[in-house]
Amino acid sequence: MSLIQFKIQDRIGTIAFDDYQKRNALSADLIVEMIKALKRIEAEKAKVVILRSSSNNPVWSAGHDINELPRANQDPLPYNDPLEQVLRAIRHHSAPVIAMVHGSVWGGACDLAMNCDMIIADETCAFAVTPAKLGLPYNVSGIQSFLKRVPINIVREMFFTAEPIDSKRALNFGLVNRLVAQEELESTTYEIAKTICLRSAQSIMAFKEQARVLLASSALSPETFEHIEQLRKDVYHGRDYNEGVEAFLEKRKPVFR
Ligand code: LCV
Repeated sequence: MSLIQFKIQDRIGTIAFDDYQKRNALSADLIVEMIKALKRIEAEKAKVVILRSSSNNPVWSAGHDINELPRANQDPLPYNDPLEQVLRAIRHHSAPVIAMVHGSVWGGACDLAMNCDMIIADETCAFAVTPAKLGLPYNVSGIQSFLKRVPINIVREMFFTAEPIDSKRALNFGLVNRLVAQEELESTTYEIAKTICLRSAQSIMAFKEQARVLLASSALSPETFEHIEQLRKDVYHGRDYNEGVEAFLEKRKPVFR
């Protein structure tokens, strides 16, 4: 059974999460299907991609599939983690990718939506960054993408509280490009996509890649990188991470000492 719906129409590719039973959790299987769909869209030279949930469910995506997180003493978000692979696939996709968001967005799904080129959302959207709920150390490139996307005081609030940020606040500090009524979400998103389809794909492709390279360039010395990487290792070798994942799987609140 497919975990996503996928179509290409009028040069617009649409990928829709369709695993509501697990609240569209970003499992390795769902991500494999997403990456295959992105490759098909690239091959068929669609000019825009829209990433959405298949229907008006209250959850856009519940984030990384917690059942698939490695247990204690292992890096929970390594470079080759499926979620990191699809984030790179979106950043490197030649055409613009628009996240069309109805419902709540959790953890790694926030990273996914924010790695899209823009977010068009309705008033039901909410964004919750959850590593502190799981005792999990976020990865360096993920932190960098949050810092580039949202004011530092908001990033701290999101990481420290792990509470959802509602639609109005998400618009206020620019996390979403447009905030529209639920009944206008699809039409507004496809209108923007159609406008992009009228423009020069070559010019757009070049801009997207230039912006990606400029955003990714950072003057971190190897020693600085090793320092912040050690901070992560200390956490995923620590007690909280194991407790956070166990608590979720046992459907109880975590107790962090
Ligand atoms: C696996 C799930 C999930 C799920 N994985 O429905 O950013 S980081 O670093 O934290 C990163 C590691 C990350 O992204 O971690 C995941 C962060 N995600 C969350 O913390 C959200 C966890 N989910 C929830 O809080 C609730 O499920 C929401 C609020 C999304 C929806 O609540 P609702 O009451 O509608 P249930 O909780 O009953 O979930 C329905 C089924 O989906 C599974 C969940 O275990 C349940 O499965 P069963 O029916 O087998 O019990 N599920 C939900 N989220 N991230 N599985």
